[in-house]
Amino acid sequence: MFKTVKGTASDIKDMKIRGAGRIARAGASAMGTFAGNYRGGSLTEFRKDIDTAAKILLDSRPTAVSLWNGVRASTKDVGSASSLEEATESVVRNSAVFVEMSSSAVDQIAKIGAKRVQSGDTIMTHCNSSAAVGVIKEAHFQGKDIKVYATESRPWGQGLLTVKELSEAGIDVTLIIDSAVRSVMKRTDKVFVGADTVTSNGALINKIGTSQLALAADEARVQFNACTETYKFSPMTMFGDMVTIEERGHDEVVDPARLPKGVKIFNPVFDSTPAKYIDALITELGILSPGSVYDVMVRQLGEDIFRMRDDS
Ligand code: RUB
Repeated sequence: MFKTVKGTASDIKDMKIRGAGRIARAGASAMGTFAGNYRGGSLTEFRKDIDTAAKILLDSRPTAVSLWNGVRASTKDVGSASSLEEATESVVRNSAVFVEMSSSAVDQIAKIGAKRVQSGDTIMTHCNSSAAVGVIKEAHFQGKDIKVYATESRPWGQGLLTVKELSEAGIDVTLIIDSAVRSVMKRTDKVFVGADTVTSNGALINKIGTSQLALAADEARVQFNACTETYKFSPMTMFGDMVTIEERGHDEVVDPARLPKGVKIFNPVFDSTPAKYIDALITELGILSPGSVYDVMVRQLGEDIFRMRDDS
C-alpha cells in the first residue's frame, strides 16, 4: 500500500530527488497518488494510514521545511472530512494545488529577482537552487549581459548541475571550488542563493557553505539575496523548535579506504545564515526583509499557526 510513498522517500534520501522545492513537490505528489489509489476500509483507517505515509516521507530528509509544508498542505482537509471518499479526494486535490502553486512560485521569483540584476553584473551562486538559477536565467533571457561564478558544493558537487544548466542557457559561467568564495567575492556584484528553510527570525538554512558566502559578501559589501518560496518559512521555529541540520554519510566526504586510522569525519550538509547578513528574501509575494517572515507566516496560516504552538 505504501509502495509509491516508500519509493519517493528512498529517492529523496538517496538524492535522486533533491533541492527543497523538488522534494516538496515530490512529497505532495506521493501523498496524492497514495490517496488516489487508496483501497482501505474506513475513514478512521485512512486517517491512520495517511499519517503513516506522511511520516515515511518526512523521515527521508530532515532539514527542508518545504517537504513538511508540501505534505501538510496535501492532508490539511483530512481531519474535517466526513467520509472516506471526501478525505481521499481532498488529498488528491490539495496535493495538485500545492504542486501547481509551488511551480508557479518559482516562476514568479524568477521574474521578480531578475529585476534586481543589471547588465554588467557578476553573480555568485551556491549549490543548485531552482529558484536562484531561475532568477539568473530570466535575467539572461531578458538580454542582460551577466557573468556567473558557481561553487562546486562539495561533497555532492551539485554545482556541476548549476553550471551545466546555466551554460546550456548560453550564460557565461565559471565553476569555482568552495574555498575560493572569499577570494572571488572581490569580482562579484550580487549573490543569489536558494533556501531550504527560513526561520521565524529570518535566518536562512541552506546548503553548507551558504553562510561563508554571506560573510564574504558582507565583508566585500556585496548584496546577498536568498530566493525562497514562502512555503519554506518554518512556523515551527516560531515556537522554539530548532531546525535539524542533516548529517550525511562519511563516504560522501572521502573513500573510507583513504582515511588514516583514527580520523573522524563530520558531514553536516546545511548551515544557518543569520538575518543580519541577508539583504533581501526574493519570494513569490515580492521582495521581503528577513524581519517580515513572522508577519507573512501569520497572514498565510491564520489561526492554524497558534494551534501548532498549542500542539507542540
Ligand atoms: C540543495 C540546496 C538548495 C535549496 C533550494 O541542497 O541547498 O539551495 O534546496 O533549492 P540538496 P530549490 O542538493 O542537498 O538538496 O530552490 O531548488 O528549492
